Formats: sequence, structure tokens, C-alpha cells
Amino acid sequence: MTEPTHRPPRRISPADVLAQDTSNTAHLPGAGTKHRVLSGMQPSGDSLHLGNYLGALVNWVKVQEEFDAFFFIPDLHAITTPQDPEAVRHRTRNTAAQFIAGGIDPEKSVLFVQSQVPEHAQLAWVLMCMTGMGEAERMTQFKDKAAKQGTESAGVGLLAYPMLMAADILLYQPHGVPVGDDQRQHVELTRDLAQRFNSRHGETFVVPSGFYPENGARIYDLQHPTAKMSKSADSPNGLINLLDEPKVTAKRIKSAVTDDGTEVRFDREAKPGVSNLLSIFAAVTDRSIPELEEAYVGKMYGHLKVDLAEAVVERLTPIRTRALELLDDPAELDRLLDHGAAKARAVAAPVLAEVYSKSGFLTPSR
Ligand code: ATP
Ligand code: LTN
Repeated sequence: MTEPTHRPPRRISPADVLAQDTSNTAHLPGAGTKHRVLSGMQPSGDSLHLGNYLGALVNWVKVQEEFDAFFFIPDLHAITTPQDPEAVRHRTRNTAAQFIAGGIDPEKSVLFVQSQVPEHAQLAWVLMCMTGMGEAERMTQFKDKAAKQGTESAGVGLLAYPMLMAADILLYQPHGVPVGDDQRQHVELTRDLAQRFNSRHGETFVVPSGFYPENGARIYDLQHPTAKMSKSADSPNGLINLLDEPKVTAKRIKSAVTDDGTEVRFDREAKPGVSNLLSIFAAVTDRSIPELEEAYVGKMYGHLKVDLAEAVVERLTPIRTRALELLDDPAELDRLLDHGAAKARAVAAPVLAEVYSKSGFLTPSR
């Protein structure tokens, strides 16, 4: 009997994306000859946390140097569960300000808000009509969220979410989509829908690759170091937020849960608390974990926490200051986003026009 082969999930790096030949897709509507990358982060909390920053934003900032980069705030995705409209507006601006403060340069990248580019919702409808009910119901995120809400009362938007995400991606013809592992299934569905449309109607979409962090900094909750740091955590005490006052950040780090024993050593199984602190320390200072373990031989957890609090505050303070400055002038921030939306529409509109035409819709005269 042959053993089943368990292949590790395929990791796509920026190098893989760069190695792709774009000459065979450059003729498609909206496609550039330069390698393009697109990603988005929901405005689901009042502040980004350190996991969002180290696990996603830091990578995006690097990506924008090498690629034709598109980053956006999926506010349409944020209303799959009922929201206070003022909170949505506030969180959208907050997220944009933190992206810019964290290093996204609106001159280098196209930075925009999803609802300001109506083509997203328009393409999503076409894609929904091409998705099987079973295919949509199989999505793990849908199953989890619908179960949480009770399937009867869960909004249809939860089911439609991955097709909207596919539209977000396909409108821009990106080659790579940097996202966390939890989005793998949605990216796979996006690829399937792109291929399905292409085979029914002729080459239209670039089929994008998910680009998953190699050993991306996964940051855990300071109070529950086996659970990932998450905006939707029950208590804020385990979070390090980009917009928190430095003294709040320092206090949370000093109250972080540590483990039995006294040795400062990286061991995710036996010492999840200390290991999390070491990963954060390594990520914010660019020092390696072995180097840090060496530096804390014979020292107490308390020493580590004091130094870590200082290092985190030093790294985050300029970001917080810049974000607050940007938020102080919402008109200027809105102007930047407006400009980003215009650049995004210039790419998205011809792609949608092609899809509409191939779907049999009459061309409007204006
Ligand atoms: P929610 O609680 O609303 O699901 P979240 O805080 O888990 O939010 P997402 O909006 O799902 O964050 O993710 C935004 C980006 O941040 C994704 O690319 C995700 O992989 C990354 N990210 C989120 N949490 C962490 C974490 N703890 N460590 C590393 N990366 C993270
Ligand atoms: N579903 C993603 C956010 C998201 C996204 C996208 C990411 C919406 N549309 C398009 C990449 C590309 C999330 O929850 N992290």
C-alpha cells in the first residue's frame, strides 16, 4: 500500500512572483508589464495591533519597493455583521492613517478605500453568479462566523464575502496577493473563479498567486500566549495597539503572562509566554532570538519585560505620532484616499468593462 503523501503547503515568496513571466498576461485589461501585488486589511478595530503591524504591514512596506503595489481598506467587508456607521468611518480613516504612518507611501503605492471604487461590488455580483452554493458554504471562515451568529440569522454577506474578495483581487490583475494563512482558501477560490471565467469567456484575468509569509512574525496575545493577538480578543489587556499611549503599552508588556521557571529561553511548547516576548523583541529590534537568549542568561523575566517595553515603545512611538498627526487633518487624509481611489478606478474600470461586455451586457453610451 502506498503512503499518502503530505506535501507542505506551497509558500510563494516575492522572488517566486518576480520569477513569473508577465509577458503572456500583459495584454489583459488592467494588467501592467510590471509585477503587481495587492492586499487589504479590514477596518475592524480602533487601532491596528502589533500582529497586524509585524505580520502584515512591515511586509507590505517592503513589497512596495519591489512591486507595483495596491493596498486598500475593505470597508464593504466590514459590514458583513451590523456596524455603527460612525465607527466604520472612524476606523477606515484610522486604518489609513496607520498604513501611512507605518510606511505605506501613497506616492509609491496605490492606497484606497474599497467602497470608493464601485467596480468591486459590481464585479462581485458577476463572480457570485459563477460560484456554486456548496463551494461558498465550504469556506471555513463562513462556517465559523455563521455558526457563531446562528446560521438562520447570519447575513448573506458572510456567504458572499469570498466572492467580494475575489473581485477585489481580480479587478487589479495582480500576480501576488500577500495575506495570512487564514486567507488561503479565499485566494484559492479567487484562482478558481479567474480560471472559470477565462475558460468560459476567453483570457480575461491574471490568475494570482497567494503569497504567504515564510515564517512571518506570528504574534500572540500577551495574556493568552497560545492564542494569536487579535482585534476581536475578549479583553484588550493582551493587545499591543499602535495607537495606544506608550505607558499603556509598557504596562501591558510588564503584565504579560510568563511561564514557570526563570530561564529566558525560546520554547513555544513549554514557554509560550516568554517565547512570544522573545519573538516580539526580535521583530522590533532586528536582533536574533539566539542573540537575545544569550543576552538574558542569568537574568529574570522582569529584566526582559522592562527592556522589551522600551524597545516596543521606541519602535511604535514615531508611528503613533505620525498617525495622530494625520488624523488631526481628516480633510487631507480624505484627499489622499480620494486620489488613491481615482488611480485604482483607472485600473479597475477597463477590467470591469471587459467582464461586462463578455457577460453580454450592453455597453452604456456614457
Ligand atoms: P480580526 O480579529 O478582526 O479577525 P485580526 O486582528 O485577526 O482581526 P485581520 O484583520 O484578520 O487581523 O488581519 C490583518 C492582517 O494582519 C493579516 O494579514 C493577518 O495575517 C495579520 N495578522 C493578524 N493578526 C496577526 C498576528 N497575531 N500575528 C501576525 N500577523 C497577524
Ligand atoms: N479577507 C481579508 C481582507 C481582504 C483582502 C482582500 C486581502 C479583503 N479583500 C483582497 C487581500 C486581498 C482578511 O480578512 N484579512
